[in-house]
Amino acid sequence: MGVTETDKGVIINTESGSSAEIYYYGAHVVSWKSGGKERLFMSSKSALDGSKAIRGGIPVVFPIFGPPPTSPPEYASLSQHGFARNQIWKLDKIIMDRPEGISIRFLAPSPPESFQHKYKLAYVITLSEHQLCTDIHIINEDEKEFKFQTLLHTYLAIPDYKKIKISNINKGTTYKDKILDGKLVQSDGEDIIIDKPIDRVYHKVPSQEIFVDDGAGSGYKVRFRGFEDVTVWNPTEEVGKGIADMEDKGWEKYVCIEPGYVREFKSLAPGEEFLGQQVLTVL
Ligand code: TA6
Repeated sequence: MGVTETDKGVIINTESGSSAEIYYYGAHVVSWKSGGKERLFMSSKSALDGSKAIRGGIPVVFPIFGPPPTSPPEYASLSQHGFARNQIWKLDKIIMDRPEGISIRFLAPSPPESFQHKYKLAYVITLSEHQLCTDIHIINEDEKEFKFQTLLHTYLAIPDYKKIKISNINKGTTYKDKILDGKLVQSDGEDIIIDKPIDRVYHKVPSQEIFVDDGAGSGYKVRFRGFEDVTVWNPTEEVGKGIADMEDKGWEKYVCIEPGYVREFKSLAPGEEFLGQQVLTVL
């Protein structure tokens, strides 16, 4: 029980039997077990040695989402989804270690030299019996404005992508359809099923609570605060077979539901703080 450090990261085990493993590389949650089952998809072809971003689990996306913008220069030179997922973070603190749950905090190192901004980036992971809560905290420690995007690229494990239904997201908002070259589409109120590649960035999602019915009597609730946008991504075979580190038929076993702040850049004044929270509950 409790918190154990290994050469790769940290393993947490609660008295109720749930567990999570977080790598120092990317502060990446690579496993979350609840009710005796793995709840995060991990590609068996993923690099796990720090040579490349991990394919699966919960990648932390920061300070940009997707390909880099054309300006300013320190952002334009970044790689897809930014550098946080490729940095070695450190365990900063065990915040709580109690029978009902365990909470730990990771801290990101300084940014690469070319990225001239001073900030504090912390990540708090809290595990209880049926819930995993992941909070991103960003404080602008500079004397100038700091702009960023951030997102939790969560790969939720599901038994069969063809049977799932995603509800409470596709209404009262618009989404950018990355399959249609970023076309802006009005949500139609329908639940989402996956029968072709899906890569949508929903903007200012009103509900802040999304449900994934796995079609097998279980599923997830994804609740978020602070974040405004949610990406829904599954490449299906059409796109998935072209992803080098995706295991064969891997796309059948997950759906990415990704709360973030990504449609625009979040701007923090000197000293200002951002808190983005994701709460995953097994249903
Ligand atoms: O969040 C969805 C997305 O941006 C997709 O467009 C897809 O490219 C995916 O992330 C994976 O990105 P990655 O850099 O991890 O290959």
